[in-house]
Amino acid sequence: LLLCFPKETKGVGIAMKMTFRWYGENSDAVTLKQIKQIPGMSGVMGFLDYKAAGEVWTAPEIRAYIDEVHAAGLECEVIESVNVHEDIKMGLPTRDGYIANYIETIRNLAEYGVKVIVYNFMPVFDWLRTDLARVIPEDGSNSLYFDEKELGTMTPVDLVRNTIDNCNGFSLPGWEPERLAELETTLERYKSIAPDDLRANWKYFLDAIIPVCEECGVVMACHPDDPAWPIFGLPRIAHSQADFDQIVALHDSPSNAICLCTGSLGSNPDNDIPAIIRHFGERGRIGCLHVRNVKHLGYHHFREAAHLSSSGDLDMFAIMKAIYDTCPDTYIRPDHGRMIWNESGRPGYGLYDRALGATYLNGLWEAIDRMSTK
Ligand code: DNO
Repeated sequence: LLLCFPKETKGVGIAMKMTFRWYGENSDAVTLKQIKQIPGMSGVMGFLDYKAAGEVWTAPEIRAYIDEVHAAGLECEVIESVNVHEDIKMGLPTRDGYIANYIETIRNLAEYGVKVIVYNFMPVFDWLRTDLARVIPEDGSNSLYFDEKELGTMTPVDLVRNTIDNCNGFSLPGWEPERLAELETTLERYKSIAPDDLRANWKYFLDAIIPVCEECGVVMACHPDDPAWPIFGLPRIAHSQADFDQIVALHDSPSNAICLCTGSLGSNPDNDIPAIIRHFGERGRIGCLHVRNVKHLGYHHFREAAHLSSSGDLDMFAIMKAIYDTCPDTYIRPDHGRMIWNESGRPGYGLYDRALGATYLNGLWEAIDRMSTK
């Protein structure tokens, strides 16, 4: 989005693209028309939520989705959650077939103008919460919530059941039933996979796919562990600046980048988010960002908050300023929102609070740009 200002005002009009996650017309209660009506939206971060990890996203499927987005006057340059098959993460002999499928998906997406692919390398689970709709006492809204103490009494299978039962009938990324069907076997297998093994498997994957990305102009953007610490004894190796230094070094290329999720990394108060953005932004390793706020409630205990700085513990101005200073030409989306105004939808992905978030972030951006002397 190119911000244009009247000549007499300052403002450099630095490009940043504000986007919105959209799950497709059969799966999202939010419509493209509604997204288009949010001020300053340039496009969506797209997702074919019916694809199982490991499957090829075919050209006709991608074309159908992207044509629809374009017809609504929006772009689709970022695709999210092209999930990595567990066999790749575990380094099983079958991984080569799944990597070949992944490469075909990359090529198919690039063909339709996709520039950034968001993925993660978290064993078994994508994001984890102990409550998907915790009421925020101050205002009666609700949001996603995590308390490690509650987890202590739950087995992974309980947690999966709890999550799937409480998602208001919507699919949730990372919680696809087919992936979780073999949960117990997979958890057992991970017992013999140490963090260094997982890192080696990650390198094997990147060594295979990054040359293809370079060839077709695609950036792979890795999403951090959420929450930002190990859970259920699983190896998790993407939740700090030091972790990501290692990840970007696994295959040194501008196509090997990060989806910097402020809320995931920010679940751990030890992570200084503006500093992490500056560190990787200066090195050209930020592919896109998910920008949201969190409220810390104690040790390994937090809830998601409205985007405004004063609603949580992250300094959203410092975050937007770090983006502006080091990687302004990027894609951003407001991330999980609370459920407000009686909306019922996919946890974290309703319309209203994310629209408020986008507008607030655009406001910060305009102010930063107007005050910039660049
Ligand atoms: C959660 C999302 C994640 C993200 C994936 C990317 O709401 O941010 O599901 O899309 O980790 O693979």
